[in-house]
Amino acid sequence: MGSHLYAIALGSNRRHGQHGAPTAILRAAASALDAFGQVEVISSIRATPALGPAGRGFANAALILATDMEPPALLAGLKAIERAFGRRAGRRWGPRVLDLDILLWSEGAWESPGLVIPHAELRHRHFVLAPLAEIAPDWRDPISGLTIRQLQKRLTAPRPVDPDAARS
Ligand code: A4P
Ligand code: MG
Repeated sequence: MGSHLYAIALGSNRRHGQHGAPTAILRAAASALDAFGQVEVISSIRATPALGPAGRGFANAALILATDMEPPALLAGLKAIERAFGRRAGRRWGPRVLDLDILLWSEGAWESPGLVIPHAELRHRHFVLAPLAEIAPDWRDPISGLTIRQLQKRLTAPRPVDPDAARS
């Protein structure tokens, strides 16, 4: 058991009747993921300002899961966990009890209907890269060829200014 490694992002910005605050929801989700194989490591859980019109701030984290599941089966499993936590489908950007995204897997790139790995927003989101950099800084994004540490640095570095453009 555990022939593949997956990096998974966890997010929540809404309380759950039974589990309570977003932090507790992410911990419970990580335990649920253990049923698919083995959660090898989980990052710290961070409070992050909402990107987009989602309103309330989020709790975000990342973890590494070892499992024999192929990507489509894992995605179906993640959606089942989201549903079990009461996520209502179809409200994009809305407050969500739980969002689980596949960021990377050990076999490189994957593309099938409804599923793209690496996750399309991986390179652009601090709330994804920061927790992932804690637990897998040397994992290389197969698309850009950069490590997670490099991607995160690139995202947080000030934009270089073109001196010629500035003069004119
Ligand atoms: N899908 C394709 N590839 C993947 C993948 N690698 N992993 C498809 C997971 N799903 C993948 O996702 C929509 C569809 O993408 C899935 O059905 C799957 O077939 P979703 O999670 O069901 O829908 P969504 O989350 O409402 O849309 P989306 O585009 O994922 O929303 P975002 O962009 O994730 O925005 N701010 C902070 N600070 N922290 C957050 O976590 N999250 C969002 C959600 C907004 N702002 C945030 C945060
Ligand atoms: Mg999602």
